[in-house]
Amino acid sequence: MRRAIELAAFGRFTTSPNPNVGCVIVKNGKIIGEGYHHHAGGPHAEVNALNMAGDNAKGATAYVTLEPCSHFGKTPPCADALINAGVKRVVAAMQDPNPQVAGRGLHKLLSAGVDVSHGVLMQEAEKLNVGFFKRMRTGFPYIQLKLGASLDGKTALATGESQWITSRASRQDVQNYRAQASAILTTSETVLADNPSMNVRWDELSDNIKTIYPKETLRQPIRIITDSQNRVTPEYKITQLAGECWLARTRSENSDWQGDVSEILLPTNGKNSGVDLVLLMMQLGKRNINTVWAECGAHFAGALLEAGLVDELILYIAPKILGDDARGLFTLTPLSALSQAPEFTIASLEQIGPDIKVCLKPRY
Ligand code: AOF
Ligand code: ZN
Repeated sequence: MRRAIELAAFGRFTTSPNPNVGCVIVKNGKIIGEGYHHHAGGPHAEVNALNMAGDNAKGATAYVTLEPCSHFGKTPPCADALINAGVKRVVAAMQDPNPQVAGRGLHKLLSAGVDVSHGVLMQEAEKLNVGFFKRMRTGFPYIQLKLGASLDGKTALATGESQWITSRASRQDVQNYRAQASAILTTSETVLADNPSMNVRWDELSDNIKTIYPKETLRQPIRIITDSQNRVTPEYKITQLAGECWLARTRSENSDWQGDVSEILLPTNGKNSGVDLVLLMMQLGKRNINTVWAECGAHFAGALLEAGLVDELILYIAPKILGDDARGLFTLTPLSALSQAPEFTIASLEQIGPDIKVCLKPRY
């Protein structure tokens, strides 16, 4: 199962909106087949492993990081493929929370006389697909908020200058995260201020990722911009680059877009006439977005946090001081007591080049 989990992770740049799944087939103590899911629409992990095992799969044990599917999606059911290959025993790390599967895959195997167990390395298997599982269980995507700041928690000078507070190494780390996200979320404020690309640049990924993620298979996460005032126009890079770009707006307006741009229409939030962020996230869930990687300024960061939408805060801290005039990380409704301060627990702490990276979980 450990090997199956290792294999599953090879798919993390390409499987969205599908989950990462790995499979190992064992007979007489030897691995006779291995596979993982590469991309949605392509064969599932079990099918790739069965193809490698061939006729030898008869009487073997299959270790899978997720319950084999039981439904006809873009591909036929893996449970049937395992049964037809004569696999004797199936060990799954966990059940598939997808309502189309949800136990039916294991039941199908059991009914066909296959010896079935599940719950092996379940916690590790959960970590493979935080976004997919959250979407399947709640309808909402998993939201990671990335911020970069100085030691004194400042993100830009009073003039707005912010390029570059954190180091090249941190920016490369950001590229690695972007590459794994279903979507990258930013605001018209950031687009108008910085004209950012918000895409994945293969050349800037870490070398160890490049070796497992060939340039030809590069997938661009969908770029999503909150744009309640229709301020984003075709002149901005983010609308021109390869890949889809979705504008979250409150009223439709056609423009002569060069790129693949479309609108998501939403009600306003009633607070500051921005788009309703909870409804936006529900819409993104419906559109099969598993994970959202948000990069934005203090207003939007504060709005996401106050709406309870941040699952994980990834903070890069550069060892420099910008002083009191500089801009802060979060704009919040003024606090009248320390007990109202949003709190976090530290999930991990790491040095990236000259910077510090802290991954935090909000304690809502
Ligand atoms: C598996 N093995 O490797 C994966 C599974 O549209 P399809 O046919 O690709 O089906 C997608 C669904 O199948 C997906 O939502 C998830 O529930 C399951 N993914 N299942 O047995 C795999 N990728
Ligand atoms: Zn399947």
